[in-house]
Amino acid sequence: MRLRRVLAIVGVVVLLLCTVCAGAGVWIWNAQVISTADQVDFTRPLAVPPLAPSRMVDGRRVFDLKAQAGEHDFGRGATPTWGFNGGFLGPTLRAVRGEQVVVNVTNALDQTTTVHWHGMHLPAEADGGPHQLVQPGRAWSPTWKVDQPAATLWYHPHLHGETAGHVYRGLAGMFLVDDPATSVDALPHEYGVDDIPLIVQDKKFDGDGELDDSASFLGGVGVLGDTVAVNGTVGPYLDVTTERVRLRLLNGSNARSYEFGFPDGRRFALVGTDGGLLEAAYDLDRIMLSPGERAEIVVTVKPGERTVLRSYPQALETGLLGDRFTGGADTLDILQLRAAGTLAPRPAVPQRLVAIPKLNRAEAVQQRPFKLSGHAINGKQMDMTRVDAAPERGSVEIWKVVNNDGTPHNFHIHDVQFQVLTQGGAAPPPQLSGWKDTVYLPPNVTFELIMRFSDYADADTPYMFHCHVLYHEDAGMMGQFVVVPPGGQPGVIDHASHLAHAGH
Ligand SMILES: [Cu+2]
Repeated sequence: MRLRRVLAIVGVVVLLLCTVCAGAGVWIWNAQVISTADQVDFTRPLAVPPLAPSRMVDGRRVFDLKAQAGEHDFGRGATPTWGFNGGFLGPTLRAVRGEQVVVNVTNALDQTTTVHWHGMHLPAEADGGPHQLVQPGRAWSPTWKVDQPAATLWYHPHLHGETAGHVYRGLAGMFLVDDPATSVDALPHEYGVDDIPLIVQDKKFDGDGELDDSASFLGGVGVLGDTVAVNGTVGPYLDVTTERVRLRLLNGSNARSYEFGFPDGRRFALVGTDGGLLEAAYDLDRIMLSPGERAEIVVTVKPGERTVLRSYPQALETGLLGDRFTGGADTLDILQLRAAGTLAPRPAVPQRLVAIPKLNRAEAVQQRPFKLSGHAINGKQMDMTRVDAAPERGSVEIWKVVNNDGTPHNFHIHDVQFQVLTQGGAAPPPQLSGWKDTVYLPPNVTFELIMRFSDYADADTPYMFHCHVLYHEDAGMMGQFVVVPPGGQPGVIDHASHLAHAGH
């Protein structure tokens, strides 16, 4: 009798525990989905980052950027943030192909940082990676000749192990490259009028209203926010005064991928990706961007209408659970477009845009495999003194990149813009048909990337390749390559020698 009673009690307890566990499971499952669809009050005009002033000195275009602490209004009072030349984010740098630029970066923060020019083809010593440290109170003045097609690039810190925090607090800005030969006049191109930069970032806040960069539950990708800021504006609207508007979308988020589209299903023209305009405009209703990626889209509006740029649930392809815990099931309202009653005419988007010389498989002299898993690449975590690859200047290589994890990763290569030869053995889709420097890697799909290391041999100063999910990058999912002269060997990477010494 006693045994039976004990068994009955144990049974009830087990049943209760199961119920509680199942309840908790359902709660956790549901709690992982964020939707702000139709719940954002678009009451603030979209801030457009100012164009950075510049001056010509000895034939070089000179910019000044100061990293500094400040505060920013995310609609909840003053939040402590960081910015360049201001409290949050930075101005848009703009230069023409062929110009020699100088950027005087000064660090007014109380900690060391770096500034990397994401997407820029430039000497390794100007790249602003983890070797080009700018200590507090110091300055760093990289110079290089802008020599690549017109494109939407950006800049942000790249301090090893600290990139996520620095970017999240607000250190980022755009760098637009102009080049008449690879631009299309018929596309909207009046900055801030019909050509709008959109730095899209998700943020979350703690109980005191301060930025909270704690990692999301179970996701393993770092911070995922429930509040979207565009150029720092939360709940932004854009007054559209022209029939067509060009949106330069930058996913400046730490971990979140976006699937941009419109609730009315309207189609838009995808005209450019990371490294410049495409050969042809593509008519799409959705465009997915993982952290660091850019897309230029042209949206057509009707007089007086309003519509919302929204991010939709997306297939990150890490499985039902994986996608759900890494933001893939979320819906986020991004930006309201308010069309004026009368719209200035703009030409239709031309079908043909620019010529892109195709890199040919037969040109490649080297193939290199890169397997991403467990915060490592090819089983190795970032080592500031190790060189993982040493392509020769002028050579074409194919990098075979695969995500062998069940977690979202992407892949970014410094210095070069690459072309996607194949994705899972097939030709790439339109959005991967142009110049790219960052590509999303769904698990277990091999991407063949082809690139030419056309200039700037420097055996002693490395460029980076890495996952641009910043939490992964900081955790060591990064490697280094040096470009060597033909027949050359990699040098010795002496990290300490690369400290910025120019004092103030
Ligand atoms: Cu990753």
